Amino acid sequence: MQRILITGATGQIGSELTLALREKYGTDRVVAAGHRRETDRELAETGPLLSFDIRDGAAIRDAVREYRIDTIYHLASLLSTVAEKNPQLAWAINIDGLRNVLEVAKETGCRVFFPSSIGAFGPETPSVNTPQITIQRPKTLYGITKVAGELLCDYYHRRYGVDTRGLRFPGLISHRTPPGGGTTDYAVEIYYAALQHGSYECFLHANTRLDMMYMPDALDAAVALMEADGAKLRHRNAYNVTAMSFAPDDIAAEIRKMIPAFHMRYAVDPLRQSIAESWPRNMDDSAARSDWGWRPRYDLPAMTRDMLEQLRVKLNAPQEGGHGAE
Ligand code: VAH
Repeated sequence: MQRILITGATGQIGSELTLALREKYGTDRVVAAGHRRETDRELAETGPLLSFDIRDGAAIRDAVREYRIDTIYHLASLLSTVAEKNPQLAWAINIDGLRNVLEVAKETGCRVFFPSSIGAFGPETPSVNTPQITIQRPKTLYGITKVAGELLCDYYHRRYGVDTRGLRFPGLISHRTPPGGGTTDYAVEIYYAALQHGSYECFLHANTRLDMMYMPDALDAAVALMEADGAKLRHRNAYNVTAMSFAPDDIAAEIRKMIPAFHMRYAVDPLRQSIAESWPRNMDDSAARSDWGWRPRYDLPAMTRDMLEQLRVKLNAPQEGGHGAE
């Protein structure tokens, strides 16, 4: 039975993955590690929650040995917009942190999950049906760390036999923990704004189409990949996975089906618009579907219904329309 360490456990993916894996494998077999111990009471109350800096390799090694870890979901990372504003810090966390994890995995035999992203592609990449193997010349520091991360994980697999596996995630939408500084964050903020204010001011153009995925599908994909037969994996780092492709005006139209008075305004942020335009519109994820049975469950209507239902409870918002807790 797996004994798992999750780095970046207090982040958007990590917080939900920790709870899901504790339910699946048992609370004492899933150790959460974040750099902000105080920010998640539920993680602290449902199992071990450590606090260390991912740039401290010794701290990772100590945690792996103390808890007899055999699998590391390495989620600690700065996201695209924050990374563009802090490139040196982003390189240190996203690359030096990953190298620390891979070195510990090489020494201890741990398997490693690495989250790559559509951010690993750039404007020269075919933007429609983006192939599994294609040109990757991202223009953001975040994207550079994701391509370098994919190559580093493949290197540790080929050179040292470390069982590394990864996914190129699209924008992820969730209701539990807000994302921390990504270019696709509008697709989360919009649901909160629809319920709290009845309107949202979007920082991307109305027609900026991007790959997206609801968090339950992202968690299922990560676990399915890590449980897959390694002999059947034609790729390691990293598989394209997607669930839907939409633009801000698509998600606004879907929200209006449930909140008819919802109003969308646009105030484009040049930085985040330029990042989004450098990414593909939709990926070809046929390799993940054939190699390990990837199938998303949520499309835009299903995600919108669930997001609004979950957030109405979280925000104590009225059933009809928006304008819940201010
Ligand atoms: C970001 N949410 O916006 C992340 C993700 C595909 C985007 O990598 O940086």
